[in-house]
Amino acid sequence: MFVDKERISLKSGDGGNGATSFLRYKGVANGGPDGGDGGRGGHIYFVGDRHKTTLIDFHFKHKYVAENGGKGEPNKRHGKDGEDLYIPVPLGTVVKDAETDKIICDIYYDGQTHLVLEGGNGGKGNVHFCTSRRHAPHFSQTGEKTELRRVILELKTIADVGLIGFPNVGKSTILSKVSGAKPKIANYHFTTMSPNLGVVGYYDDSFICADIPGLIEGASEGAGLGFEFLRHIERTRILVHVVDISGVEGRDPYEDYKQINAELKGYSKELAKRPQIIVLNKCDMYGAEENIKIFKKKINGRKKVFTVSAINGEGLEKVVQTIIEMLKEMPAPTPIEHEEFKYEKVDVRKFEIIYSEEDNVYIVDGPIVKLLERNVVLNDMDSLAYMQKTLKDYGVIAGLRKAGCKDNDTVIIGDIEFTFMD
Ligand SMILES: Nc1nc2c(ncn2[C@@H]2O[C@H](COP(=O)(O)OP(=O)(O)OP(=O)(O)O)[C@@H](O)[C@H]2O)c(=O)[nH]1
Ligand SMILES: [Mg+2]
Repeated sequence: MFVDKERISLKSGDGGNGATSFLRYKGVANGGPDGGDGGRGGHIYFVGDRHKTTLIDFHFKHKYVAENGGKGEPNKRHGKDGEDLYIPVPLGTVVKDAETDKIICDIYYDGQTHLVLEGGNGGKGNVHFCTSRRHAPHFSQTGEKTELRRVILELKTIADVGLIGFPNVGKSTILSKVSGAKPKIANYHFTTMSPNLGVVGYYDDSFICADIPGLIEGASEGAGLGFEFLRHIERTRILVHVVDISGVEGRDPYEDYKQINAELKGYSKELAKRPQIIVLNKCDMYGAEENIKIFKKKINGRKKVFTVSAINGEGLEKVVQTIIEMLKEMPAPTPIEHEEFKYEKVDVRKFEIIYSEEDNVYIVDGPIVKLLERNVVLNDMDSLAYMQKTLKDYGVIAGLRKAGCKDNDTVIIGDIEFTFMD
């Protein structure tokens, strides 16, 4: 099965919780705080893997989760970092954010590694909350939680050369003769149902050639296999337009040529402008000779035309040689240019204040609520003192005052409710 588009979800690891513990050993009654930090959650990366050719793995597995960070331990021991997750994808995989459709990365090279999601930070152990006035903090920070993200993987095969043409004209036969690829070949339309790739070697040079299902009139409206597979030749540098010059199927070869170009244009103007060479195939058949003359006359030197008989390999070397020469003159292909899209970690200090007239309460909302919840253990006085300080430092107190909050008014932050005292 050939799979070239999938939607999957990713979740990097949550940070581990910080520890609350106190030093204990023989002879020491009240040792100081020694709770270590929680470990970082595992990151998620995509990695280019040249051995993969389809996205089939993602058809069967949709959710990828990196390991959570371990919790901090006594004796200031740091929790274990969650293991990072490396997801191998075929070269040419474009990763998009499912919500915005923006490109996150284009995995183009073998071994290319892209960090898509960062793991959550570990929480701080109680050892960090010790001050000159707070000798024994009975609280620590919980690890940062991460969010589930949805991405779309789309394979846009990377090949130098793409074979195009009507069905049954001999595209797969050509690929099988010039490369080690073994595509299915048969005397009926749509033998090839999904792209085949082959590496074509010529002395010290080589290129990658893609054979895609045949196009027919109306492909732009979805006829035949439609345009489904044209995305696999979008990145090619040269198109080899294969024409059955024997006319054995009763069509006019030159009309075939024009038709395919019209369909190509209907799909993408850019692809229609790609350098194209014409390969007239099945020259061994009766009637080919006459048709070659007519075809060449109509093309009138506007394009390079080669005559071959793919079935017995005749004429193909000249085609390969020409492609090698042409490729050398062309700029090296590059990944898709795109604005870099990154999943932002939320600014944990952001907040807004909402006044509820009905209940006469001030509600503090936004990411800061999560941050405070992570830091505060409600039954602990020290922790509340720490929260007050944080509220002041992050400008929440000033914000409340500005919003009209006065002494004895009620303030709600997440699950915490308290009376405002300046
Ligand atoms: N006589 C002759 N037959 C050929 C030649 N090249 C290919 N064929 C035959 O044409 C038929 C179609 O060949 P394929 O290579 O499967 O054609 P295709 O263009 O890949 O076809 P689709 O995958 O259906 O689009 C097969 O029966 C081949 O043996 C040739 O040079 N001469
Ligand atoms: Mg084929």
